[in-house]
Amino acid sequence: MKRHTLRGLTGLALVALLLIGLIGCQGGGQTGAVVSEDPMEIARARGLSPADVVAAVKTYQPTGTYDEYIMFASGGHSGQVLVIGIPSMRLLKVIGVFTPEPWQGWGFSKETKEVLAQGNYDGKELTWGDVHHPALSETNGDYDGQFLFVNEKANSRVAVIDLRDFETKQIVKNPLSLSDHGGTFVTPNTEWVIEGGQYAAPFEGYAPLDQYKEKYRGLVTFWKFDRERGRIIPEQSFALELPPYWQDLCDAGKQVSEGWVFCNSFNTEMATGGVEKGNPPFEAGASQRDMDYLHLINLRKAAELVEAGRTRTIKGFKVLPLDVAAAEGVLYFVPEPKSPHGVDVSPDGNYLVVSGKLDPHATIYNFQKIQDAIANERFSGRDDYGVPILDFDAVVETQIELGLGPLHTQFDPNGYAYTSLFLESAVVRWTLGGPWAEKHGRDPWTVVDKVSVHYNIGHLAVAEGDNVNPDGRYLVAMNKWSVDRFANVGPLLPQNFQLVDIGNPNGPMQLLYDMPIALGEPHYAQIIKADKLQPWEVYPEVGWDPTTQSRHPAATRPGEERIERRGNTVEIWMTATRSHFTPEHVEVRKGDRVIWHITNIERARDATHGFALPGYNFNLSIEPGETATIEFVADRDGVFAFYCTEFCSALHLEMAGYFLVRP
Ligand code: CUK
Ligand code: CUA
Repeated sequence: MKRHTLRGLTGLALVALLLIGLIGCQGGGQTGAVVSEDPMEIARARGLSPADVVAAVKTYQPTGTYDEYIMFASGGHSGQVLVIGIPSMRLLKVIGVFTPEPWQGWGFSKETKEVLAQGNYDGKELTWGDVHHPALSETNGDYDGQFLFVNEKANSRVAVIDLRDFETKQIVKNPLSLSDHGGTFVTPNTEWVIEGGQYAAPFEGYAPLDQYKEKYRGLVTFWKFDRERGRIIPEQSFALELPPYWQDLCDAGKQVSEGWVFCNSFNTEMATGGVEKGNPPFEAGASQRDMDYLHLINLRKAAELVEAGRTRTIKGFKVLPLDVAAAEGVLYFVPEPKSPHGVDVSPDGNYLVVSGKLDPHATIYNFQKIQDAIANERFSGRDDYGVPILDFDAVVETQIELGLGPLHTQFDPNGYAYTSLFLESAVVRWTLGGPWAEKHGRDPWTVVDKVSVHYNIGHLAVAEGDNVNPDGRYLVAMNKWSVDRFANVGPLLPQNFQLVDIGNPNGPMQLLYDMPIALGEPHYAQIIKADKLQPWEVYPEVGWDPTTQSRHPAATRPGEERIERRGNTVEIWMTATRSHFTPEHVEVRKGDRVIWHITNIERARDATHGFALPGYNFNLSIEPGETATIEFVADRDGVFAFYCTEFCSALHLEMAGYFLVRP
């Protein structure tokens, strides 16, 4: 594919190009070895176009320098979260969340096993997750860099990650559902973590599909977050019962719409499928009506009603019933073009951008008009469950034709919105209206630029592009298909994150970089200014338990190492430092219960020790200051050499010991 365009050249890049005399160079595609030190020759030999060189100059991060932005991306099926630097697109970390991760020892130590087990379903261990939407904690609607939340669609779970050490601290399993999607999103001060629903089902037990309308229910769950404790408090959380429409993406109101939550739905037809019985398949049955319902939820009022005890308790969890919500002004519907997907609130909180997979338009709702319509009861009717439906024309600001398959929208500080076009494989830049157009002197609600991406884009992420104060600068297109973008690695292809420069409000967008994602299908990502993150370099003191963020009861200092036997239980307090474990011999009898604590007593940055116990399926990552525990029954006799799994020092191979199990 040839790229000869000079579009998107910034002043700096032009200077760079002139310096290396590349203007007019024709991209050729050859990639032979280059021995020259002359930039012009290298570019020529590699067949780089001027635009390629600009892209390279804009993304290259010299050694020892740091990226300006950090992106937290869903790890999709891997159940993890990816941490990526921008603009270099270097992968900095994979945070273990819903899936055991051996390098980090995530799900191997007793402490982290207990966190993972919080997400068990009815006692059943779940070892993967379908991670969808990360949400950074916010203060006054702006990312504050303290916490990250993420949902997992396959089993309706939400995790809390503490950004002091980038580790998962809590997993909550939604007791009422096994399917979510429109989560997580946070309210502007992170009082609530929103977990939307998806495929309706009975809250409890079994009901046949012919009782769908009566027994099946949708829901949105509001998890109460305690910032001091860094934990979700399930007892103070609640679910809002909804009709069995399939609730999709949500977004929290901000600024003028703070206190409200907006969620899309599809399948308001309440189709129940059954193509094998001659029924229309879901894809057809759920797309018959022209309109579905945008759900408008008054969260403040809902919380008051919960506080006043207007809830039912189902499976130990508070539920605000649908009839109460409909009668008390907690829930309204607005028609939205069929099969919508994203709903995104503008930085000022006044515009809700809804995009439909099957409609080339974005529909823009005006929050002030919504409030007026509610106050004046401008209803066009009620749905089968008694929920008032606001008159579409009374609340719509405008509809704007964006292109084929618009999905998700983000914003920049220059009055532009950016929408992903799934069917068209493009990102479209368009102008907001109202005060935005006035401020920037632009035509309102107008498409101004489009850039092709490769291919089938789902979400897009703009730097801080969904909070009250977007940074713009960079956009990442999260593409589902990569087809021909990378070397063929067989039929299963990586996803493709493409970095786009959106920094010039008066020039075109420029594609800069392709990053393959080869461990799952990420959906959403958020990009935070890197200097808002202040993680620890080492744990605050020797003997730290990261899962509680406090001193570990088994913290062991040098000289305190010991092995104690109580009946059939053997407990070990071990230390690790370069380059030895103390003690180095541990001997037990077959059948003994073993509780084995290891404290890394190092204070040097990056002086992590691993701990592998072969045959017993353990690996730990013990970071400087950390104490970790393994617990097991020594049910196999023999001699097991344990060793450090991090190449920590010149004598790393000697960092080992013997675990002897007498028959
Ligand atoms: S969803 Cu995947 S592209 Cu789960 Cu946010 Cu729209
Ligand atoms: Cu410690 Cu290798």
